[in-house]
Order: sequence, then structure tokens, then C-alpha cells
Amino acid sequence: MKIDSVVLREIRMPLVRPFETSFERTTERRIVLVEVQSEGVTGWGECTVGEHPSFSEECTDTAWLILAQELVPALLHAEIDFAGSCPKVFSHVRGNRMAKAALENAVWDAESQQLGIPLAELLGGVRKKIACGVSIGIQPSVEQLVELVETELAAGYQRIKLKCKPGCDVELFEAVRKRWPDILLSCDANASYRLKDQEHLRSFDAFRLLMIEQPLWHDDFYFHSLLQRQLETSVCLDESIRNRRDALAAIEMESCRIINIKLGRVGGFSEAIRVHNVTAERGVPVWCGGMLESGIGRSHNIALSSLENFTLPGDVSASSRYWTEDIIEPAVQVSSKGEITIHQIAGRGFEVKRDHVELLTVRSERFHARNQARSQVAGPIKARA
Ligand code: OSB
Ligand code: MG
Repeated sequence: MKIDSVVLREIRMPLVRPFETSFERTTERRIVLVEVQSEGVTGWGECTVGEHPSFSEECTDTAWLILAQELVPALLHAEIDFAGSCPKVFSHVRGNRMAKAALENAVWDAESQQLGIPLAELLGGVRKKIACGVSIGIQPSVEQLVELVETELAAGYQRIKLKCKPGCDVELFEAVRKRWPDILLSCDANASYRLKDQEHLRSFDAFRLLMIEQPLWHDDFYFHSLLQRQLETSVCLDESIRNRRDALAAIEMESCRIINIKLGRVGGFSEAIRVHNVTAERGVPVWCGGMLESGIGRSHNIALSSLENFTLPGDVSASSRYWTEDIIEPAVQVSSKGEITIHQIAGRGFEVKRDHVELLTVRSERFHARNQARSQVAGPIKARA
């Protein structure tokens, strides 16, 4: 594959409603998009970092820096046969997996177009439809939460995940379980409990949750294994799993019984497939996590979810839950059965609305292959219309 040029851009997109986790509240996303021009096609990638280094060590500004200074020049300098070669090209950079994923995923996107096959097929996907759930942020009141759950269930979503934290947990589960005794219900603590909360976490068993996501430290396996032994409820790891080796360690230590795969968190499609394969071999079910992505990242999550071992509903939901207007068309839609159909067309299956992307862009930079010249496409902060 000849990579002709790469464009980095930052767009800003206000969320339809704020999203609150145990660690922060987000009202507007600052998203880095990557465009890879290669032999007549444009592959797109999205960087799933947050605005602050709170979910992981990366954030919007560090990802931009690492892409511009390290990853893009390395890719333009390298000779690659296919997208799966990217991890090797980026191997001189430690960590910074979300920055790497943004660029690598754009190359996969381009490759699928060049081959004229759906991205899902290039990844080895087998599903024609994927099962969808929703992740509901911490709400100002239990009443408001119950109302939101009602809306999402009416829309057809197959699984409800509630964000929780110490002091904001059992009363939510009680209220939701009272109304809906049998729905698939789970919770996500985003690393907000400690081992001393073991007894309290044990009380979650009464609510027959599908899983407790990342109850303890963001980088831990060992203490999760101690906790998992004490719980009937399955632990699911999100933050802790950075690669295939982590997944294997967590499985062997019995730190969890379910794994959440996020493209950005593991560094891109290549590593996500490796994590998928090792969990499949070991009989550990996985689902696709979300990071409040725009349509580009969302389309990649959909393609990834078509792999065989994605047997649980993911946090891959409709565009309208996040944006008044998404940057792809058609917007991502979820059927009344809570499913997304994989489009059987070449590439990511959704067109990028370039005019809309331009309108949302606050900075961009183009990098060319030959002399690796950098050029500013727009000013650092361009006023939005
Ligand atoms: O832990 O899954 C998480 C959003 C930001 C950071 C971390 C997480 C989340 C979500 C959102 O749960 C899922 C979505 O994109 O709807
Ligand atoms: Mg999570």
C-alpha cells in the first residue's frame, strides 16, 4: 500500500446530553480524526482519547502530538503491504495506544476500500447483525435514571449498563430491578472501588447483574482476581486490558469472566483481533466498548463487533444518542430489536460528511509522503459557523 498523505484534524462536537462517569463529566468532545490518502482512496480513523488523561494516560492534545511527531512520519516513511503491518511501524513508540489506533484503523479502512470488500469482512467478521446495549451515565436523580432506562428499553436496546461509583450504586440497581426484574443489567464503576469495599460489592450479587465492569484499580489484575473469587457476579475488565497478553494474564489469574474490547484502548484493529482470538480460544465472551465516538469510530466498532466471539451486546448505540448531527451518512441506526445491520458494501459502510467535518474543524495539518512536509490546512483555532 502506498500512503500518499495523511491529514490530522481536531473537531469539536457537543453531546446531546452530558455524560457522567465516576471520574468525569463530558459535555463537548474534542475528537482527533485521521485521514489517510492511499492509491485513490481515503481511509478515516478516529482517536478515542478523552479531553483529559483520566480514563487512560492519553488525551486529545497528547494524541495529536504523538501522531504529528512520531506516528504519521513513521508511516509515511515505511513501506507496508497491508494495514496489519502498522503495529511494527509504530513499535518505537511505547504506549500511546489510542493515537496508534486512530492511524492504524484509518489504514484498515483504506485497505478495505482498495480490496472492494466490507471492513467487517477484512477483519474476519462473520455476523450480519450486531446486538446493541447502552451505557447510561450518572444522573442527577434516581427518577431521571429510571426514565432514561425506560426510553432506551422502548427503543429496543438489549442491555442496560449503569455507571456507578461509591455512594451511587445499590439504590440505582434497586430502582431499576424493581421495575424490570428480568432485563440484562450491568454496571461500570470505572475503577472507583477498593478492596476494602469487597463486602459492599458482594451486595451487588442480589441484583443478578450480567457483570460489574472494572470495579477496582485501572491497571490491576491481581486484586480483581481476589475480588472475583468473592463474587457471584462476573467481573468484566475494561481499563486493565491493553493487549492480548493482558487478556491472557487476566484469564489465567481468573481476574474476570468477561472482557470489554475497545479499539483505542488496545491500540487498533490488529491487537483487537488478537485479544478477540485469545478470548475465543479460552471461552471468555467479549463485547465492544464505546468511548463516545463520532460516526467514524462508531462505524469501526460496528465492523469489529461482527467477529464471532462478540457474543454479548456492546456499547455500540445509535448516532442520535450522542449527536444532533453525526459526521457520517446514513447515521447509525438501531432497530426495534436492538440490532445494527452490517452494511454489505466496500469499506466502513458509511460515507463521511466532509462538509460537516470541515464545519466542525478547529485545527488541521497535512503531511505528505515525499518530503514529509507539514502544512497547516486551517488556523489553530478556526471560528465555527
Ligand atoms: O468505561 O466504557 C467506559 C465513555 C467514556 C469513557 C469510558 C467509558 C465510556 C462509556 C461510554 O461507557 C459508552 C458509549 O460510547 O456509549
Ligand atoms: Mg468501562
